[in-house]
Amino acid sequence: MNAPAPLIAAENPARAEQVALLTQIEQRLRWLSSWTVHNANNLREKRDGLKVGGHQASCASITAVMTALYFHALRPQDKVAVKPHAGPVLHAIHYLLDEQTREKLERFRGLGGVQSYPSRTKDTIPVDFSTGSVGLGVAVTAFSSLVQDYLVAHGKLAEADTGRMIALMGDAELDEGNIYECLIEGYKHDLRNCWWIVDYNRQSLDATTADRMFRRFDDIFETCGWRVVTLKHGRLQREAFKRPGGQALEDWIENCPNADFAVLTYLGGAAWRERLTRDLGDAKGVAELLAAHDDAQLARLMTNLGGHCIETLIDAFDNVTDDRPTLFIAYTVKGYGLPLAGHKDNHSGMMNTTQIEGLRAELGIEPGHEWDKWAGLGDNLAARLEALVKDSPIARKVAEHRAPAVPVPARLPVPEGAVQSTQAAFGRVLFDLAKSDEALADRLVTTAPDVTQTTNLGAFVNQRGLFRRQELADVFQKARIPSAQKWTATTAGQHIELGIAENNFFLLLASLGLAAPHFGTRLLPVGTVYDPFIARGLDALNYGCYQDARFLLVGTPSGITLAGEGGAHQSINTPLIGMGQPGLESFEPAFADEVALLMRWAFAHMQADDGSSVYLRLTTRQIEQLPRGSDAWESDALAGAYWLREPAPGATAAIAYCGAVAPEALAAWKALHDDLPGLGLLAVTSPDRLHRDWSAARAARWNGSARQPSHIENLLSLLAPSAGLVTVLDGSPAALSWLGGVHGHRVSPLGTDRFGQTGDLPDLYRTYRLDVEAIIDAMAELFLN
Ligand SMILES: Cc1ncc(C[n+]2csc(CCOP(=O)(O)OP(=O)(O)O)c2C)c(N)n1
Ligand SMILES: [Mg+2]
Repeated sequence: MNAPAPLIAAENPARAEQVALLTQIEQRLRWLSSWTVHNANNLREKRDGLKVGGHQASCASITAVMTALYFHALRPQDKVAVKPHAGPVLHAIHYLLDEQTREKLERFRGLGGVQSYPSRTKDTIPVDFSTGSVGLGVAVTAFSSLVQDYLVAHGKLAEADTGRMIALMGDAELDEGNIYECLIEGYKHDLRNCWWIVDYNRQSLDATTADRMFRRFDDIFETCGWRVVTLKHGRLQREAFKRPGGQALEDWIENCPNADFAVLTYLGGAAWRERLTRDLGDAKGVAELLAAHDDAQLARLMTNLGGHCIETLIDAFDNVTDDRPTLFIAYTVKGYGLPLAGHKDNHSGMMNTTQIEGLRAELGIEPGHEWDKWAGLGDNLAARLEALVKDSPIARKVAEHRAPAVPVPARLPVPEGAVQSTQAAFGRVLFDLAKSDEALADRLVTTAPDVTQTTNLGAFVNQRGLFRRQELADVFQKARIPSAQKWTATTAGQHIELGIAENNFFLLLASLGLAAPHFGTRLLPVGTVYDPFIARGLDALNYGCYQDARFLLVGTPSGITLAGEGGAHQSINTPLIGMGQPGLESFEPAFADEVALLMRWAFAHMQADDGSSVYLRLTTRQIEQLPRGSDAWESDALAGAYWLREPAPGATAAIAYCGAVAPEALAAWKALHDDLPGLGLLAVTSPDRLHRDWSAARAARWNGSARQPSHIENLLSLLAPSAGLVTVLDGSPAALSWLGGVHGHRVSPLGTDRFGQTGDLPDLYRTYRLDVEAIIDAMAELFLN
């Protein structure tokens, strides 16, 4: 443990005054966060009989840490991810700063009120990182630190303006695997400027946590290059340990199981006395030590852990002056200072009315003055507190940036080649950009979890280089061993190579996609991943989208079209993921010109105020490209679908396909159009956009906008009301079968809904009914029934 610098009040009155004031602020935060939760659950009108919720004990556990951080240690350029259940404390801090309103606090967890967990997009106070899904908000800070280093290396951020990326985390978050994936990646990338502060209350949601992990965290983090600072004892405890009997007390605490400590904390002073007398009564000096404290003092002493002692905390933060990543393990009591303290069920537990009234009285707050910032403190003290708050680092926080947009060329050149795959076309478009002097090209940052070459990013990387803070030679190249891939890493490189951990990949995309608001420079992140392994990082993808981070995700290859790789690599449900994920517009092009069109659109959409991230589902299947008479198809393709063969007015049938199965759809159309005159062939580029637009048009009547028919309604209105549709894609058939609902057309949906297996394409397409025969049969069936 790093011993904090000694602090003797008499020798340093300014410091003593600061500690006294911060201690008052800690109490205010504990009060305001408790009251916010209490008000929402017990005082506000309830209409649905549901529990509102909130976490008073989780808040009280971390108020001292947050006081010391926000009102002392934080620098204006630092960024913080706050553990989800301490959201009300963050809002209370901004309330003290006059940046949060009472009205919003009163509407905690209500519509338009303070969100349950800090939210970048939904809260009105500055929130650096959203949190909610435990573990992700922690790891994202490491990736944002890497992004910050990237911008420094690229001359976009001055070293003097770099901040610390800080996570305030619950100790149960240490159980999330994504933390350790991130530690390993961080070590590889020479992580710096990152603090993780653990609220080590040794309680999770269900229970007290395993004693066996004690000290193991130190080893794990130190192995990965971190400094570990353990704040086990507060100043009261450290002073008591120096007195006769103190050593025995310290040893007892050291060996006390977490659960026992929690039970005694809950029971309070008399229970502590009884237990300590029983266990230590005979040890020299202990009886006297105990006798010197009444029950309340004894309870205070025993719970004076490092994470509740302002002096200990500010000294520990002040002592870290370098940029080495640092883990602070701040021992705490869950529910500290509340009657819930230590109870194993306190995670969702709440103070009852008597208990909150007791806390109010204890803090000298008069009834009716619960929301007054400095209620019960006297004018002089209130003025000093107000001054401290106004002059605190959080009051000088750097506002989020509005970075200017990076110009996007009017068109991106279409890759040439009579036969191409969408994956190769994607790689080619990026390569052409890499060779160009477009401003856009300099802001591209590519990344992949160990699949750079197999997803066609290789040419871009050869052109623009691998990024590394410490330059890294390509040893193979130096030894003149031929290879298509240059693997030299420099500070100027634009590709960030990750190990094979998809969670890290999505978190890095999220961090890169927040570069504009965080650091004032737009980056246009492009990440590739094997389409089925999107599922591995799905929560992190959702997390990035929830924060409105902007990136281009490329899932490739996809579907059973990845024939030889078998069922474990063939994605089936990703079209539905693309449709179901807010903040992510998804597309599945079939032809190279569609890829170029969609990528250009994506780079603009990623920068638009009302834009989002974009997902392209691609394939390695090489297909014959189409001659185009004009570019009339383009705007429809961007809207989600265009008629590749327009149906005759009132036509009785159409085939709608998406992605890799375009050749089968075309061949079936050729085979059928003599029998079904006017047969249409609909190229669907985005089931997602079609469906969103359709839903929005249907909802227009309710949200007050004028009802315009949606794109898909317009397209399908060419068909006769009694027409039949065959839909086909290499993925869940549900992604297209809904088309029948647009005008009530009959549908025969083809697609994959079973795990695939190995085989060549003709075998697989036949087995899974994606081939020409299947489309013809499905059409016939529509007209037979
Ligand atoms: C990924 C995920 N799984 C489950 C939950 C539900 N959950 C919320 S808090 C929590 C445990 C919190 O314990 P800890 O991190 O120690 O926080 P504290 O004790 O400070 O409240 C769990 C399991 C969640 N929010 N996210
Ligand atoms: Mg905990």
